[in-house]
Amino acid sequence: MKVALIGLLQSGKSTILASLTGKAIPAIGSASIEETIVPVPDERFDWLAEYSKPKKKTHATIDCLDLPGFNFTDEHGRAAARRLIGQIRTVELLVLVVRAFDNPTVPPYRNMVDPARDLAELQTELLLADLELVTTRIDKLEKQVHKPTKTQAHDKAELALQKKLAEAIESEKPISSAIETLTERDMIKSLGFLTLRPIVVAINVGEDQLDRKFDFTEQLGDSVPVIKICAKLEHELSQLDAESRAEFMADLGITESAASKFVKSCYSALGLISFLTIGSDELRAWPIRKGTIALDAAGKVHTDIKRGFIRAETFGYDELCELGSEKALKAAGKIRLEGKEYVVQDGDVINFRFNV
Ligand SMILES: Nc1nc2c(ncn2[C@@H]2O[C@H](COP(=O)(O)OP(=O)(O)O)[C@@H](O)[C@H]2O)c(=O)[nH]1
Ligand SMILES: [Mg+2]
Repeated sequence: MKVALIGLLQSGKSTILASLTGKAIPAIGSASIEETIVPVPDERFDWLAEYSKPKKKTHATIDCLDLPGFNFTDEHGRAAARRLIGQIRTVELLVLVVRAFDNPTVPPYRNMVDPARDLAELQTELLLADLELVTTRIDKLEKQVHKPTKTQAHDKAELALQKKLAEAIESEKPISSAIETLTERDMIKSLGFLTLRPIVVAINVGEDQLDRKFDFTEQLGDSVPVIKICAKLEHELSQLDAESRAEFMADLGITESAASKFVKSCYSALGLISFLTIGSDELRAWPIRKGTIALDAAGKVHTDIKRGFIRAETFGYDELCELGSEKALKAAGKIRLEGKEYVVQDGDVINFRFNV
């Protein structure tokens, strides 16, 4: 899963990412896109690792792109931001990082810390970048539709769709809001519209405002996950051992780590769940879309397993915790033999039976 962290200059993207991995915070001012692999924290995974003592443990991971901060206050900054935006058109999810922290050593964007304004500015810029793409496409199609080519009917349909998308953007709505059918989605899939992507908003709050409340529902609707993180504190916490970390978190009243909030919100925005496979060799967590059937889940593990699929031997992680062992599960008749069409549930532990 590929995710891009975008935000205005010095909103704390690199610090947030460093707090998720526990690595050092990179120097300010990098001009290129940096890629970081974030392991997905998962209590179930940790419990299963204790239980099955596998030789190898493979966490699910999120591939995060850290972008240089955008600066739309001058021509040079706008051009640089445009170039960067053009490079993230294939990511699956955008995390919009907005600054809410005060820090006298870090000058605020447009001379004032204002998370709602920054969020609006980011949203507008994403819309403008998509409008540019739509406009270019419309110009091209308008020339093309008059020619009696094989694709003429398709071109006409796409032209009508692109015009509808342009209208949506002009009324400041994301492209996702204007797509009504799968056919429409397919028609524009390869164009990489950013406002077609799900988003998560991460508000970077100051150390002294952990309890501050934000309400962006008017700006975002109610389906966008909004998380609050104090990047600086979280990075300090990530440097501690588990015990001291738990102590400090309790003292500060932080009930969930930044890594957990971040990953959960990404999973939720993308409609992902995970299933797990355990063996003596490897314990592994697999992210899949909600609604994935057993046959396709098998294909994630290996194409041979999909091809030779017989049954998915399945139990719930919760049931294993409750009964303590697979033997006990078996005795209680809790190990199910599911077929190809079984819809995999979050926390399913699956052993695929296959034959090739
Ligand atoms: N006080 C405070 N400073 C922060 C916080 N997050 C980031 N900073 C500071 O803001 C500056 C920019 O952070 P950075 O992560 O490099 O921002 P980026 O440009 O978005 O990657 C750095 O000097 C950080 O130390 C925070 O939560 N609190
Ligand atoms: Mg940075």
